[in-house]
Amino acid sequence: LSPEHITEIYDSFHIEDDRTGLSSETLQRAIADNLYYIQGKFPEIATLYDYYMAVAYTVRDRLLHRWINTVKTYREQDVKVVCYLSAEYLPGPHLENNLVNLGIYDQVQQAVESSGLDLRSILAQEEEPGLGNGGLGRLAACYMDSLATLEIPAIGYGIRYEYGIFDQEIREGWQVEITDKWLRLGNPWEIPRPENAVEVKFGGYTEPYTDDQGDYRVRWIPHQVVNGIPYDTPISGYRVNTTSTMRLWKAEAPESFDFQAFNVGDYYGAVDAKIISENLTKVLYPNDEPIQGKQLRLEQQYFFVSCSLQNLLKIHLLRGDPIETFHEKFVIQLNDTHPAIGVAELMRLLVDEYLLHWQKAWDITQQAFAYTNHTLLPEALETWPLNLFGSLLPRHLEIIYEINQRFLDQVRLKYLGNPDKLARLSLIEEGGSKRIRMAHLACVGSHAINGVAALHTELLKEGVLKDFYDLWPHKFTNITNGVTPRRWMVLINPRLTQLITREIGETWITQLEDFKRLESLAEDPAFRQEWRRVKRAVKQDLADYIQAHQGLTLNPDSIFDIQAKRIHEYKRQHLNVLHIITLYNRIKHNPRLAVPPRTFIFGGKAAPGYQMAKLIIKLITSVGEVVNHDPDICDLIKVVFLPDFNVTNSQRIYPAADLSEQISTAGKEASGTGNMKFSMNGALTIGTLDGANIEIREAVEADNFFLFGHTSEDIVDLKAQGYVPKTFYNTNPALKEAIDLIASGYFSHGNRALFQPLVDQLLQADPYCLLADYQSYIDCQDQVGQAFQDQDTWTKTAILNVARIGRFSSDRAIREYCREIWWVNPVSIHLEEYQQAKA
Ligand code: RUG
Repeated sequence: LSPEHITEIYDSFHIEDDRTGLSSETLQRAIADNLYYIQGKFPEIATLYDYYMAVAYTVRDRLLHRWINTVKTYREQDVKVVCYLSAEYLPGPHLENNLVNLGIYDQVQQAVESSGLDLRSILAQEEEPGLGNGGLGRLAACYMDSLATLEIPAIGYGIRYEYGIFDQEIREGWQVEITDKWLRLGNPWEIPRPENAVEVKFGGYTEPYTDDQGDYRVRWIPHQVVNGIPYDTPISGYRVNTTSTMRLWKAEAPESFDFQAFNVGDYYGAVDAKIISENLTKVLYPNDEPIQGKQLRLEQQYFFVSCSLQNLLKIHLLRGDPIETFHEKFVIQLNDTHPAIGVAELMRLLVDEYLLHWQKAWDITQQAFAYTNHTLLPEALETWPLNLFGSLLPRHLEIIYEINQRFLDQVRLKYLGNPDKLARLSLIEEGGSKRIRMAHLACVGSHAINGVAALHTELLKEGVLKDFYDLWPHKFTNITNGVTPRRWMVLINPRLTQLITREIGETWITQLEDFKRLESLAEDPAFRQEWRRVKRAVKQDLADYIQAHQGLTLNPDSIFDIQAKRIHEYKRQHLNVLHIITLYNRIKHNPRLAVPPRTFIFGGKAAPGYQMAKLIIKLITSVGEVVNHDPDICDLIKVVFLPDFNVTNSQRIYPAADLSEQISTAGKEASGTGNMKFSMNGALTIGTLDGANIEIREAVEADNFFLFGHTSEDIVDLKAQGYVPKTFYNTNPALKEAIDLIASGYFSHGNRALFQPLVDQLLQADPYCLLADYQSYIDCQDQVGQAFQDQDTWTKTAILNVARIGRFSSDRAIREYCREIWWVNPVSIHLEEYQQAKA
């Protein structure tokens, strides 16, 4: 369409008030309208889910209005855009978040109540998109929230998995995985854009040719083509008009392929091809199982990265910009190595499709990409077998060889040969079978490399990426993770939000450092009393939920001691269990022992193939079964395993904690973000000097943090000296008693074999040094028990934790990315006048 034609059409638009108005009357009318015309239902037959859909569409209309203005503004102003490439997103339920961000919670509540309904039950209908495993995907969602709130132009690209992370049920104490059919009732938040589909190639071979200019070129003849269909979800900012896009790709078979096969009479072959293509985005992979040989995962990674980069180049050219300025208009953040293939793909697109010269393309690529590393665990560092890689992406293999050769030429000059150095830096791991090192590709192809907490970045520089740090120290920065206070405070803890806002106003919601103003209130006995009342009410809410769902009665005055995160040996849920058993033994030996009552709450999923993690869940539930029903314990200890830890369920948990368990082996947890959410909601932390715990402790000050355990250096020394866990077992009677009790079958109806693998692992290898940290942990837990007896001091400490946690907002993290890595600026979005008047 010509520009004049577009203006003419635009001028003739009338945006209906019922789709933009924010009064409760307008909202009520719109909900009824959507129930009729979108859901095709009338009140007599409408289900609660229909009402949820009607409310969701009503809210979505208000978002679309802002979203369209956002896209339009970015187009007109030709702004620089942040592109977050992430294989995982865990946004959590959208509806309530959008009500908070748009500031229409009360109006919608009123509208819904006027129709005789209850907003909480409607909100509870939403199936959350579980498109991630844990911290990494949730971080991406927090960053999308902050980007929109800070009015930074941004697109989040990812995969629209048909089945997200499995739903967890606990049966007879074991984890059972249930398929997550999150899309079965429809998803009101996404808009499919089939007109923007792109083609992604796989397999086949390459052939050289000479172009019109006489330049050597390469053509890729694929074996298979898959279509990527974008599904867009609007991401609102808090009380701003900016509404960003989360664009997730779904794989589909291209029509042409089906017809081709159909015409040669191979109808079933055509359908097979279709199924194979569509399998690509079927299911999310767990992140803590070995990835070896999982070809589909590499296909997924390449698929979404290729779709996203093609899409970006198209946007760039549509805006009328020359291809050479791509990096001036887009910066692409690699969320771990999962999208690192993007470096080779952008080179392919620029050199093969847009016919740029290699060096020009490389300059653009390096300036466009930046890489965040999220793990030091060797088993999580992605490498792909060269054969597999080459058969799937033959052209990319050639490109990676070329990148590597040019890179190693540079290295050779700098280090005068030094074959060891070359071998360590190479993008290809030699040895038995060759593999491509995705972290190396990300480092070489990026202008910035960052870790996610101060210790993690230091360890990266000293260890996994040391050679790259020696080569390019200027590329390395630390950006400590953060979490959004909108979801993790305002939405999940309205009681505390209200109390805090009453005292210090509401600026903290977008400037969390303003929590500092709470410091002086920590000294105010009346405020402390109110704080305690709020905490008790929130704990009661969780107790009621557990009573209703598990039939277990909890004491809201007991210490709510919570560990909620993925189940993994390095996170040491079993160290927590050793403490529970130790307490249990003490009470059994001395029934009159004065200990404060404690409720131990666990939540978390184990990767389906990770047997030890699944056994840890069984251990927790088995210990709970014995302890919870032992009359000698007089309800002093309760152990609860909350099934299906996801964003929705986590929202009930964080506000209710007195004690947050952050007890990973030092040096293993890159950052952690649950630690921030707990602390923000007034829990005290018991933790090791690991990940962001270190910075949290610095911020809240040492006296307000329960520290225990070996440092990361101690752990390295311990192992270097030849760590023998048995020594700790043999010399510590309480530890021995706890482990022996597990081994004896006491918690497994006499079955000594059940927990044997776990006991053996602890006594014979103990790779995560539980035994070495046991006594320090127990002593620290004893201090916790004592401290909790003095409720007034405990409350003061909790208030100080909140007052000093401001740095851990994702807004701060995003500001740092903008300043240090992305060089992007905010762009305000104004609703057009006639639209504004109606809103
Ligand atoms: O394990 C890390 C967490 O420590 C971190 O807080 C989070 C966000 O940075 O990322 C987690 N992570 C790392 N999830 N997957 C990986 C490896 O791909």
